[in-house]
Amino acid sequence: MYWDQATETMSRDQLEELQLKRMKETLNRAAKAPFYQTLGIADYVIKDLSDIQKLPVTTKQDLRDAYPYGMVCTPLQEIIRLHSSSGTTGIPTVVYHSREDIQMWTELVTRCMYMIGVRPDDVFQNMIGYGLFTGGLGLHYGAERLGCLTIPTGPGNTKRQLKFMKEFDVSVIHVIPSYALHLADTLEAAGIKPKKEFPKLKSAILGAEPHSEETRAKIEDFFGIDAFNSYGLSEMNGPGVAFECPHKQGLHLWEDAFCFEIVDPETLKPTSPGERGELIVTTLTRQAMPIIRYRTKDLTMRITAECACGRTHQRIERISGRSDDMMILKGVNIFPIQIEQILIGTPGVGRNYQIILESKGHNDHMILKVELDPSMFIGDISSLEKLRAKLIRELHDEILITPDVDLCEPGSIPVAQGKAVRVIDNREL
Ligand code: DLL
Repeated sequence: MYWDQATETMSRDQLEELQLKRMKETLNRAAKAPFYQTLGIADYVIKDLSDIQKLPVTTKQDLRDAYPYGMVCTPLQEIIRLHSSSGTTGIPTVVYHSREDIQMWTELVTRCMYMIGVRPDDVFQNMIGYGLFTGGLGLHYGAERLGCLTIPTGPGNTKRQLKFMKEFDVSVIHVIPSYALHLADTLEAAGIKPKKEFPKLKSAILGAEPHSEETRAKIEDFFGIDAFNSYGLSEMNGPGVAFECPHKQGLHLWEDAFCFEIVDPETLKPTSPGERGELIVTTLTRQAMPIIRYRTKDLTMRITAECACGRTHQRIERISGRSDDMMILKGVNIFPIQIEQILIGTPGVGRNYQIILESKGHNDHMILKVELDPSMFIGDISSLEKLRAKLIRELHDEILITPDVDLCEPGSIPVAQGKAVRVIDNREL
């Protein structure tokens, strides 16, 4: 049941002692990086874990400003890999790893996969991007470490994905949730029943983008499998930061490797348990490029209750969005996931949608493109009007805005190769 029982079930006291020790080591190491030298990190004294709040935060902009080597604290010959954001729209953020860093990352990912029941006799198809993106290689190393037959398809080429899943009797897939929904659409359009086509398929690992409980349920129901939420970010290696256990009641965040805080994004003061805030993470074991108090911009809350699985590492709730994904329309704060919850839970609605924001005079306006199930286009057109009215009513109750709802056929909205593009903001500034 546990990959590393001693670590996963360590008492809270032991875990916090380990965190404190590793935090001190991290500060000592970080003090060698030019960026942290400028911040005078060597002068901060950590006596207990709560002293972390006295340390300065690190932002994505800091990583960009320190490009290319300003965050590195080991000699280059000790570094064996870098991962990077795409950098198509500016300076990329780069994260460097030593051999031990890659080993630790692999260990964490293996721990996650073992936790949800992946074993050496599983066939694992990795449908997430390889290369500079961390999703592909991150899980790949974990799966190989476990001893799974690993198929590195990467994303896209849906026909080949489905062919491989069938012909190699794939039992576990790693997939971005919006792409899992696209696979479901493709199968449905071809009249293929997943349980018959993929009898061995038992689980999906879903990550890299926010998705609602309703989306998970839709994927689980369609494929007849268990789907587990996997959270991570490239600054903290990538996947393997927090992961659901079989109880699926929040994600265990691996506290032997990361120290996490949840704070009010405005004041940076800790929120109380059960209150949503921004997740801040500090690396505790990273050698080549430690990061102190990284502002993830991801919104979640801490779950303090013990988990029935026996793991002592605290859980966070599924990420509800990023603070910078928040749309403000007519003064109302709206997250895409609020809209997704309503759409995905409504019978007749398909699996893809897009939110388009425009200016109408001086007002903000939302157009919601919603793909429908093919069955909705057969027969009486009045059912479409009823569905549109229902969606507008429910959306208004949730987001206090009345969007235009554009009902479209499956396949009308482009499917991204990587993370889905949910919001297109065409508003004038
Ligand atoms: O998306 C790493 C990853 C790959 C995680 C594969 C899980 C699976 P980045 O490209 O740096 O790294 O993007 C990180 O994606 O800050 C969140 O906003 C979002 N994100 C990642 N996983 C989840 C999730 C990878 N399970 C950013 N739920 C993060 C919600 C997620 N958001």
